[in-house]
Amino acid sequence: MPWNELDAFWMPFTSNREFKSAPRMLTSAQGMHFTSDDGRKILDGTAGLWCVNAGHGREEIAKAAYDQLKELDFASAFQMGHPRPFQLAERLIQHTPEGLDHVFFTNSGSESVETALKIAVAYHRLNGNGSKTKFIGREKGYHGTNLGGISVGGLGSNRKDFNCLIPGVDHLQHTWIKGSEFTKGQPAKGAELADELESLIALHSADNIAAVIVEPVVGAGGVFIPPQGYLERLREITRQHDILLIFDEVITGFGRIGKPFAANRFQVTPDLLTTAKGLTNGAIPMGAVFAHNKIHQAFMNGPESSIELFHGYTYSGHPVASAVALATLDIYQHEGLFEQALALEHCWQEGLHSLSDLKAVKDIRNIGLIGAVELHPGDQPGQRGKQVFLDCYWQQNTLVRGIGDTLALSPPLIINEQQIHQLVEALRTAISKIPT
Ligand code: PXG
Repeated sequence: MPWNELDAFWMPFTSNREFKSAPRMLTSAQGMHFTSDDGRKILDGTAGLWCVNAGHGREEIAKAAYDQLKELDFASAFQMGHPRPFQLAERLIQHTPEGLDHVFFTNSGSESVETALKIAVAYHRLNGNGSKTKFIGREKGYHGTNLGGISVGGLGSNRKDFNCLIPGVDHLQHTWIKGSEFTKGQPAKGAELADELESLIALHSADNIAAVIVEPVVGAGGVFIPPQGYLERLREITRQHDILLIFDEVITGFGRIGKPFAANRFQVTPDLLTTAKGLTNGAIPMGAVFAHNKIHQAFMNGPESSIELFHGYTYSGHPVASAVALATLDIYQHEGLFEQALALEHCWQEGLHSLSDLKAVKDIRNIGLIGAVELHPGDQPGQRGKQVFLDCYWQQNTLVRGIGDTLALSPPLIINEQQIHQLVEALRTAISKIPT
C-alpha cells in the first residue's frame, strides 16, 4: 500500500510517521495467528491487545453478530428495552464475586472507568456524603485515556500534554520493589505499601475521598503483580473508611489469570469492577461495570418514576455487542478456557523464567497467562524494548507488546505448550541480539 493511502488515518498511540514508512499490516487472523500483508503467519503473543482470549476468527461469534444484525440491529436502551443486554447481565453475574450483581454497559475500558468514578461520587452523595469526591489512583496505573482515567492513572506520558486533569486526585506509590526481581507469581514482600493509603487518608480526610482505583494486576504500566496481602490490605482500609474500592479489570477480566476476574483469584471483592476487551473477545467494542448490590440499592430508593443515574451511552447494551458477548461467554464456558489458563500457568511461568540467563534481562514477572520480560535499558530508554518487538515481528513471526523496555505478553487462552515454547524461543533469539 503506498504511503499516501495511509495518510488519513491518525493512528492511536503510534509513531504515525515511522509506522507509515514501514507498515506492519495484519490482514487476517485465525486461532493463535495473524497473517501479515506479506503472507507471514504471526504467532499472537498479545491476544490483540489483551482482548482475544478465545483466539481469533471464532465462527460462533461471527454467526452471533450476523444473526443479531438481521434480527435487531439497534434499539436504544434509554427508556426502551431489548432482550440481549438483560440476558447478558444475568449471565455475567454468574461469574462475578458474590455481591457484584448489577451491570452497567459501556463501549470501552475508558468509558467503564469514567462510569465507575461517576457512580462512586453519586453513591456517596445519595448517602448524604456529598463531600466525598476525591479519588486515589496509583503510580503506573492505566485507566484508559479519558479525562477521569488519565487523572487517576499514574503514567506521566499519558498526562503531561493535557493540563486539564480532574482536581482532587492523589496517588499511591506503585508496588514494584527492588529485590523482588524474577519472582514467580506474587511477590512475598510489599503488602505494607498499601498502608500508604492511611497517610493519604490522614492528609485528605476520609470525608473527602470517594474511591480508590487500582488494577489488581498492572498491565499497560509495565505488568506488575500485586504483592501477597496487598489487595487485601487495601480492601481493609477502604472498608474502614467508607471509601469505595474500584478494581480496573479491563485486562484481567475474563480468565486471563485463571479465574473469571482477578477479584475471584485473589478473593478480594471490590465495590465496583470495570471490564471491556475480553468481554466480547475483542470482536465488537463493549465494556461493563459491575456494581455491588449495596451501591445499586442506594440508587433505587427515590420515586420510581425518577431516572436513578443520569449517565449512559447511546450504545450501552448494544444488541450486537451483547449477542457477541453471550457467544463469547459460551465459548469460555464450553471450552473451559479460564481453567485452561490456570492449568497452563506453570508451563508459562517456567518457559518465561528460562530467559533469566540472558544478560540483557533485568526482571521477569508472571501470573496466569500474563508475562513480562523487562530488559536493562540501553542508552535510550525504550529502545531495546522496541528492537525486540520489531525483531520478533519481522524475523521471528511473533507478536509481542513493547512497553518501554518491557516486553508484555498476554496470549489468547487457547495457546498450547508447544506455542508457549515457540514464543519463548522467539524472545530468546530476539533478546540475544542485544549487545551486552
Ligand atoms: N483500564 C485498563 C486496566 C486497561 O488496560 C483501559 C482501562 C482502557 O480501555 P480502552 O478500551 O478504552 O482502551 C485499558 C486498556 C498496553 C495497553 O500496552 C493496554 C490498554 C490500552 C492500550 C495499551 O498493554 N488497555
